[in-house]
Amino acid sequence: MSTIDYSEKIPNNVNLSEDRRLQRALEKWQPAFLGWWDQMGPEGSSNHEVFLRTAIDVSAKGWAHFDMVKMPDYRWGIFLADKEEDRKIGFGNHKGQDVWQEVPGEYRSELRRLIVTQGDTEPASVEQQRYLGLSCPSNYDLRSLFQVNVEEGRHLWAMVYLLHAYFGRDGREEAEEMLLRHSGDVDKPRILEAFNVPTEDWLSFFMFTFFQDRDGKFQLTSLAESGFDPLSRSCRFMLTEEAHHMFVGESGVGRVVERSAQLSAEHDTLEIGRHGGIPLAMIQKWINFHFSICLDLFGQEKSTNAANFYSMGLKGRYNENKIEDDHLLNNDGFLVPDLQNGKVIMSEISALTAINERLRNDYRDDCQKGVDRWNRIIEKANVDFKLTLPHIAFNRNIGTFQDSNFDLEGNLISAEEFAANKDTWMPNSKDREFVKSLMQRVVEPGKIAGWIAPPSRGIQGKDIEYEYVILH
Ligand code: BYC
Ligand code: FE
Ligand code: FE
Repeated sequence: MSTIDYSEKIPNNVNLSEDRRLQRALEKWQPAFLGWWDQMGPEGSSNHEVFLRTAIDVSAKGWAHFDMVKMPDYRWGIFLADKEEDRKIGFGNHKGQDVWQEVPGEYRSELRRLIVTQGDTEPASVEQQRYLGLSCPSNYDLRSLFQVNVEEGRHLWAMVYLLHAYFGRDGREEAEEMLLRHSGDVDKPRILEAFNVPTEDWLSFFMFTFFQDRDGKFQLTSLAESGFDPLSRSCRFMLTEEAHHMFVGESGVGRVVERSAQLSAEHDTLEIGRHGGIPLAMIQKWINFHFSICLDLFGQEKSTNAANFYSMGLKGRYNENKIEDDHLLNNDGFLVPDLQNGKVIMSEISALTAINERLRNDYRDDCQKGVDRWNRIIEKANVDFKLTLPHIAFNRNIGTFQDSNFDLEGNLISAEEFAANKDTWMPNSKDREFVKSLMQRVVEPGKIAGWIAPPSRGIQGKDIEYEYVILH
């Protein structure tokens, strides 16, 4: 079951050829996808040959195969992790029952909504990153961008397969809509706010893959717990690819931090802009922005949607099966932040309605670990500067804090005060212009832009100097 059939038009490990109707429907969607990739995908890249990894097997061992590929020829396909024999629903009202191989009729619209929301983010990210290839800091980094892009394209395929295979006509309609909404489009934007924000420079790209792809990690892990087995198996395989996206983000920001710290030490000043580096204080602004918009991706602190998804057995908690409780949560409480008399305090609500907040907490802890590692790079360079995550109330657009204003420490402030400080807390247009001005394209193998340190090693045993992308 786990071997992937590459002789077919749509590579897959779901025996697609045995379901002619489904196969025909997906083969009809395929040219629409390729048209979208051509129009909205990586700009000016269709003739480049890229050292890409492609899945050949979904098992943990050696699923990847590396080859020079032109991106439009990449074999996007449908890969599910292997079926777990005798898998049971692990939480909610159906806990202990066999997982569903078909959509449970009474939960159809909730399930479709989760799959559509998940699917929508994948092409959105490709659209957001569309022009970055034109300003890459190295040949190595250009490859990383393209690798991430083709895999996000495949993640769209993963959700589109579920829509086509399990939701009939309205599933097919939703699959078409995935290619019609566009990031930042005034009339037809992407569903979640952070996926409508432009990603115009490489510092933003690395922040995106650190912070925003990490939302992907946490959401996919929760969906991998789903009682709807095809969704669980899709997400389990997607997670193996996601790990690489977060590596690109963490090591990317890490290398910028390393270079900035190095320049700061060398010139004995934090103001390294005129030496061609990005000041650490500016990196902090990018963190403030990206972390806060990504916190919104977890939804409201108190959410009946999330409670329903959980009780229905559609979406679990992060690492649900490692948590020691009854997995029903009908009598449990959970602390969520609340605003009382001008102060952020913690108050207890039902654990069921606090599912989103719990996931946001898990996410924040994971982000903090990365920030700690970046700080060790700064310490090693003997520079006196510390990066931090802003308070969870800062710059929020969803939930309890959306209608109030807070500083980076979480103190309630007036709208005027926020407006007056916004440009010192988050990237302003001058900062963005400056960062963009540093981003002159470097593609010659082995060369690297001056604002970032080289990677510590190459890809798949190749040297850093290897020509990962051959430009034509
Ligand atoms: N923007 O009850 P609530 C990835 C809406 S990233 C706009 O708290 P819920 C990737 C909400 O729809 C992972 N609207 O909502 C990363 C609701 O609307 P209605 C993506 C928002 O449903 C990088 C209302 O507010 N996957 O894979 O519990 C590159 C009430 O909110 C937002 C998923 O998100 C927002 N941020 O939670 C590539 C998993 N937040 O009902 C890929 C699937 C909330 O009042 N999605 N609203 O009309 C979900 O699990 C849930 O939809 C959410 C929202 C957690 C996102
Ligand atoms: Fe993805
Ligand atoms: Fe990703």
